[in-house]
Amino acid sequence: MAGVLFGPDITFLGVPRCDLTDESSYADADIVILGAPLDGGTSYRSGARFGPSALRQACYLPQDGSRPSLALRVDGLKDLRVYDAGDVMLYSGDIEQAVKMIEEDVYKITAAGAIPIILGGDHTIAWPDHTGVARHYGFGNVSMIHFDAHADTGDILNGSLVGHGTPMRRLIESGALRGDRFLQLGLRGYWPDEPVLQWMAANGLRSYEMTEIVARGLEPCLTEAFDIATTDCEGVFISVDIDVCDPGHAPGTGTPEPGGFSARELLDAVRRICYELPVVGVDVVEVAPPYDHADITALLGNRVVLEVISAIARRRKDRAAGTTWDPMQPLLAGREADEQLRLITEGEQARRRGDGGARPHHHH
Ligand SMILES: [Mn+2]
Repeated sequence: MAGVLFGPDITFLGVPRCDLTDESSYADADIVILGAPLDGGTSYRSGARFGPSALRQACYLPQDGSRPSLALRVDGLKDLRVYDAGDVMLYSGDIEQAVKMIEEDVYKITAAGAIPIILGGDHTIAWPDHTGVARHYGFGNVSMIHFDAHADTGDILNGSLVGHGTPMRRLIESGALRGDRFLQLGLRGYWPDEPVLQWMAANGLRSYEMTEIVARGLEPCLTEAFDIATTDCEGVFISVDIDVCDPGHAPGTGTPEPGGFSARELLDAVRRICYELPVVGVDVVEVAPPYDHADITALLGNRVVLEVISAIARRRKDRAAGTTWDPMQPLLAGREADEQLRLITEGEQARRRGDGGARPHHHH
């Protein structure tokens, strides 16, 4: 039976549960959400094991499996078949076993034709997450766009090949991910050191430092990254380390680094990727609720997942209809303006007559 490792047995915002041991429960899925409550790979503050549970529920609206997007004018949770497979029942103290279990579950989801969205967990999981997807599409066929303050390309950290500072190195060494189809955005701070940077350069990585993004603007950097990510690759995997955002926007994380993206910049970038590119897998990692304040980080992570789902829904709708989403189209354009005006006018006339009259319904 599928379930969650900690806390109340809930699904992401109330979407239906599926069970990865029962193929029929997710055979028709467009998207399957999977929790990977692993924090045995952290080098500093642990606590990301509580990420999946926080990401599933951080929201002020009911857990009703429906979220109509004001910006994208779709209800991703309803327009797509979205299931939550619960958590990988892993042990954070046995990281080698944990990454194998995660990879198998991600592969199952991808092989069923669905897009996996993995809720971390620390960034160790990017290794099995991308590998599970690449096993289906072919090694080297899935590029990666990686949001992070840190490069995560270390070789051996604290004596271990497996950890949250090394997943991208493991992916590139195994051939699952091509170094020259790996785009990093948001790097800053004081790590890694020169030998690691030399390894990155030798393997053709393209890393956009925060300083470059500020100097050039985020949009041109994204456009350039999109071109690289879609050349000779079938799909794009997005790995979002929440610490790409400034600690003021995402305090609840294990290795915060000041000077990062705003929450809005991250959501805008994720929306653009999922609308414009063939996204085949996503993970949202390093949300560590023990260090959070007022659920700021959990709420942002929840919205990153929703933005992914909404933008994929809108992409599919537009591709089927031959239309294009226009962010400059006013929210209220094209609605039943005449009918609303009639109701308002009737109500005002009735109030003048003093009989209360019919009032328009207000939907929240
Ligand atoms: Mn990371």
